[in-house]
Amino acid sequence: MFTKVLVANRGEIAVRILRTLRELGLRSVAVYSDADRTAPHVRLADEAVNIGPAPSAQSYLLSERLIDACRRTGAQAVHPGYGFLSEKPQFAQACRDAGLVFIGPDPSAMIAMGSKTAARERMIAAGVPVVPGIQSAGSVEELAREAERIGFPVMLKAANGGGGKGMRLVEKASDLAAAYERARSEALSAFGDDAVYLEKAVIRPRHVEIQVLGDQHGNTVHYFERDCSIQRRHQKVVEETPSPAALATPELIAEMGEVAVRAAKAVGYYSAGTCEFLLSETGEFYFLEMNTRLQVEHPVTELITQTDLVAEMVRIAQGEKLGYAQEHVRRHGHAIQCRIYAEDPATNFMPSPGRIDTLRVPAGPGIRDDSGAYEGYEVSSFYDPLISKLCVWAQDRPRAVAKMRRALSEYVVTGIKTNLPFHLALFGQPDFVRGAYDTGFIERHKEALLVGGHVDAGDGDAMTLGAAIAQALRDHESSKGGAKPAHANGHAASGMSPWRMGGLARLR
Ligand code: MV4
Repeated sequence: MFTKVLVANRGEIAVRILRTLRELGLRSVAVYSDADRTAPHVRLADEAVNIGPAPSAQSYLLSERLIDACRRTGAQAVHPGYGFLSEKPQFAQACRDAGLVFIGPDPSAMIAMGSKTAARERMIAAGVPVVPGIQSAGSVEELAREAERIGFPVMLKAANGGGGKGMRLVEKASDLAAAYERARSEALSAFGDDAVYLEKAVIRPRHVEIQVLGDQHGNTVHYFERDCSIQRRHQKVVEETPSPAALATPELIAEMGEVAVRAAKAVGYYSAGTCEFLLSETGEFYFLEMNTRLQVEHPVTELITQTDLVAEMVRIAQGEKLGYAQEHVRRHGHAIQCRIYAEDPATNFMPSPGRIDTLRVPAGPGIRDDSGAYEGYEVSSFYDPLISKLCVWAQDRPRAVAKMRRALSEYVVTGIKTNLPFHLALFGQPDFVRGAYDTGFIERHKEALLVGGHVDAGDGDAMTLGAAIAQALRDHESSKGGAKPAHANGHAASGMSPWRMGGLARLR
């Protein structure tokens, strides 16, 4: 049994993990770089250890520093969060070698799922459906024969890549050879490995993933799905559960869940993990990869299942049994998460670091905001610009969408730019509101989603965002008898905010 846990991470996820440790009565240790001396996770932990300079390569990514911090503080276990060292089997093994409990899966499971092509073969052997394709080709001629057999369009992917880099859609046979060469050189420069494999292209897929949870005694369950199709350049922006896809019936999700459990069992998986699937327009689903960590979007699953997944990870790491079966995992209602990034939609989503001058966070029934920031906090340019995850829960999707609009309209951030206006525009897009979207949605609607694009102000009338702000201000002034306008400071969301700001604000 461990009683003190080191959180090997920063930002909102370190805060989120520390909160559960406190509830469990466990003592906690935070680690921080020179840039994070005043970060919220440092204040929330029982103790904190400086692990080096701001660049993560000199701090959060240094396995020895983290293990040394455990030695110095007497922490007996490590929660890695997401990113950084969370999916490095060498780190999990190094913890174990130092006599520490790694709060995550076994290193062998991380290795098994680490290579996409190796995982693909293992999944085929376990009877898990993968996209039809071939692992490797000896020559361009062989590749061309296979592509003809599978049928165009096909997809070329880097065997040891990720995040869509080195990925190429090939529409017809005459494009294949050139695309293959380009994919190989792109894979080589991005991943130091030119291995490329071929799959049938799934057209307009949805990204639907299944949360799994297993103990160290061979018990594994799934916690339903999350639809993460709303992505921009392979970065998730909005996640929700249940999936609003008409095809994602409870029966289909039960089937997908069974497959995810089979995938996890095939590699001896325990702790929390996620199986990613592509869901086709015709209802077929294919395993893509397994993420061997707690995910950024785990809160929506927590909201519909009323489960603390971090607490479950801790319990499992202690060697406890799950203690329940699949039929005991029930869900209720609908949850949506918006990732609030310190980035500027007007400059192609460039990061927007700096000091947060004003912060008004939405609250009230059904709202959860997992944040790593506070008013006066300096968003560092050294790390991921995610500042908070705004989640809502409601009985059904229409009410969850309405609640998210309400929450976004309350959110005020000044001093830095955020993607709040983008979210407001998204929640005004009729196809999004209907749940009719796939992984290409943002790209297809990018004009409308920029500031000044069309937004549904909530009464069903589409108008430009600027007009919506102006309308909100007029409504506000008439109701208050000529009160001062709300603060906007270049943020559409702020402009629509009902929160009053000190002083007379500008509308730019
Ligand atoms: C695909 C695909 C269509 N067909 N594979 C993108 C990154 C990655 N991990 C897998 N990706 C895709 N693989 C086949 N055979 C379409 C995508 C894809 C995608 C997948 C999930 C979420 C967003 C995406 C955006 C564009 C393309």
